[in-house]
Amino acid sequence: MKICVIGLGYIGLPTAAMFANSGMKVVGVDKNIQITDSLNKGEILIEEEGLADFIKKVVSQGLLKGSNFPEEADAFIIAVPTPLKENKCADMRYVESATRSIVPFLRKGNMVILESTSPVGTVDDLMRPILEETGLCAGTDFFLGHSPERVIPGNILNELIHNNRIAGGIDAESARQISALYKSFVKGDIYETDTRTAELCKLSENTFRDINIAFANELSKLCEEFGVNVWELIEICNKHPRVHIHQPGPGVGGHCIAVDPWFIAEKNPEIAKIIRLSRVTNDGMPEFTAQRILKILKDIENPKVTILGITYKPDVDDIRESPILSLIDILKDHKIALNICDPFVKGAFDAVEDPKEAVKESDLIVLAVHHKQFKNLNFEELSKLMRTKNIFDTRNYIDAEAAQKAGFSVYLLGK
Ligand code: SAJ
Repeated sequence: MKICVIGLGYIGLPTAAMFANSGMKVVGVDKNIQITDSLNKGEILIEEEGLADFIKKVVSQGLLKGSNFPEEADAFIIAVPTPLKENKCADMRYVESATRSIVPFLRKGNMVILESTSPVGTVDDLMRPILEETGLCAGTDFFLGHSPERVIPGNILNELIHNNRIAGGIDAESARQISALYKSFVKGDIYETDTRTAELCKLSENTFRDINIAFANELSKLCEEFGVNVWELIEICNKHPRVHIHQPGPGVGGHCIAVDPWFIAEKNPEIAKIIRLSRVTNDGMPEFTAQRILKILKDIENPKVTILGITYKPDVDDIRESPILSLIDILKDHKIALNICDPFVKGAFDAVEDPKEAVKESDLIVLAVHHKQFKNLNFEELSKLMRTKNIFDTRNYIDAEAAQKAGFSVYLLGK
């Protein structure tokens, strides 16, 4: 079996390596020459636990190679980005061009699978007509469907193997063939369904999470009014066997949860009311966080703030759609001087690695992302370097008692 994986990002690259590791011949296709050149040397440009060694192994075994163009294969897998446009609609141009790039190589008996998270109808209405320009008929001459990735950045290799998977086909045989292909490395269950259900499943999973986080964020604002600690509230509520409230925070980031709900809402905005409102609630959290910060700083002249963490979530190097970048922009608009510290993001935003370096002469530390390096901050040491000893924890992560002991005034989001 030969497979062509188009798009070598956080999903395409590890997926290509999984197929290669199960003994298939895999061509990884990307327009970016740097990515394919590195791949052919057995190297990668992204950071993901265990991925570098895994790629090195399959490339050196001759099972995976990089190329800038597709070629004939038994199966084509599309794993390109589907970003959000300014108007909050999905930008499908990469899926469209990836589909077109397959056309010259599509043969009878082939399989085409979309992995990219996409609005409902993408396979039927966008991909199918393009692929049928070959004169081949989907379902009769080739198999077609959607098998969305569901892995969490930071644990991708493990989740690719062990998560349950969806195999959506334009007909039952396509679903069966897709399922059989992924069984080569997936140990979780694979559920066969139609393409539209598969598309909406993926969007609904991330939307469920977004709505639940919006609820937690709304509770955190209410708790500040009620004089209740939201973190304690949620912890106790979640002792109920059927309640699982998510965690509040300074916003929702990443290219999935902050994006996918819009793919549902774009088609039927008048119906998708809760979905839209949740997005707006979560997108408003950087502003809410900034207002708390400004309140803490109100009596300090020319205040200087140290932000700990700028990635979209802890222990990853990914800053895409990070709410902390919005928070930084808002604070800059208010002319607040900022020092940024993030051990995972070197170089960007003049970020330094060491909190001790970052907090010098600061009036406030904002714990924005709960990276593991920030778990045991040495407050005694930090307090000596600061001008005013304030700390604002947006994640309920720091040892508040230790900070208070070292002379800090401690503030908590949602309290
Ligand atoms: N967040 C909260 N509170 C929470 C949980 C998360 O504020 O209780 C925030 C995080 O800080 C982060 C954002 O949400 O900014 C998203 O992080 P995440 O860890 O929830 O999810 P992602 O975006 O890294 O990955 C999600 C996963 N989807 C689900 O868990 C339903 C993953 O399985 C998907 O494969 C991935 O989206 C994707 O590619 O769609």
